[in-house]
Amino acid sequence: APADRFSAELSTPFTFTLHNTDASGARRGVMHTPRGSIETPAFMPVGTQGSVKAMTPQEVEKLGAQIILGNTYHLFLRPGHERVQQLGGLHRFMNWRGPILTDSGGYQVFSLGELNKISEDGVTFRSHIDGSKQFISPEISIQIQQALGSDIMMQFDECPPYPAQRDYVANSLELTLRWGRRSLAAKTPNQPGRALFGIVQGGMYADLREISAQRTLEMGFDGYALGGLSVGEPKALMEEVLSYAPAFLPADKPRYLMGVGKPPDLVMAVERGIDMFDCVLPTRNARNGQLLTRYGPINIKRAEYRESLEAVDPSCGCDCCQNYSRAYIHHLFRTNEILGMRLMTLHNLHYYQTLMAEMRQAISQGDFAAFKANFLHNYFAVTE
Ligand code: PRF
Ligand code: ZN
Repeated sequence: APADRFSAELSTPFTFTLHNTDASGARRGVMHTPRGSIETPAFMPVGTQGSVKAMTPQEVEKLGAQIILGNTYHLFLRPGHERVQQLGGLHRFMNWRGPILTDSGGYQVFSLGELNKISEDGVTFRSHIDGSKQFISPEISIQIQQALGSDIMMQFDECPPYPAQRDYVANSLELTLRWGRRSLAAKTPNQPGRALFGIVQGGMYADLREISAQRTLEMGFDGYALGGLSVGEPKALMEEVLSYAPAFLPADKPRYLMGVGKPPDLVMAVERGIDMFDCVLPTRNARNGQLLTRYGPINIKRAEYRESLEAVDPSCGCDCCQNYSRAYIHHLFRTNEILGMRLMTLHNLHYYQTLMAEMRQAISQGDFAAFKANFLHNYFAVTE
């Protein structure tokens, strides 16, 4: 049995059970980890630096999140994975008892680090914090993720920019395949409770996506992610990739669309057979005053909300909407009060978790198409 409430019984295997697939293609299932189960489709709030910004883990849990995301890149640089490990692991450090998925660091190096050099061995970069020279390889990434105590680790990969030449993307996906093999080899054996997911790259090229998927599958990961999307490409292009890429993945393993996205993107991707998402949008946009509602996003800083006694979203059951007016949230935003950030984050995460729960219910009932039509009708009724 686990030694305390923060340790995990890693000999109990990670599993995924598919419950049903709706006629539309949307899937409902459940992942089992030693730290708890995750109903899918799932949205993972982003806790980059060991905190879901402005929320306590207890608040995140109460919102219905069953898993959160942590970042190798950030925690490696500060406070350092060895210190986190010495302090009992990331779960204990941040007081989150549920599963944690950690991203491998490659993507963050490309998006945040300066002057990075990609070689066969790994990535050299300068820390965005103090400019110091750093290096992460597939082996180091897995070592960091294990030291943090990750429940679902991601392979080290290269995410090509958009746009990128076909040649570049083809070579890049080969590198990602070799890094995938090295990531698998670096994982401590006999810990089936700790999952390791492969990442399919291939940019916007259908044949490259298929090659990347086939060869990633051959390696036998616990789940598969689609990387390299939502990197600045037109919306129609991501939709195009999602019209064929999920079909390259096995039905009996979870499928994770990395770094996506806006509410309509989630609904579209769930219909395409995606099971997992993460995105900074609900938390980051909350802090900029963008609040999601059934009728589309609103920006609370606008003067029209100065005297509104209505809730942010009158149909929302969150603690913000149940207790405070748009006028008050507008005021907190304008005066830069910390409480405003907290209430806005709470509302947006509640919105995302409710959306996922509604989608899971629609899939179980076999009427996802009707749910989607209704969702889109409302969401695009009012936009900014
Ligand atoms: N790779 C990794 N993490 C990611 C991505 C990726 O391609 C993306 C792409 N949107 C987000 N996060 N490792
Ligand atoms: Zn609300």
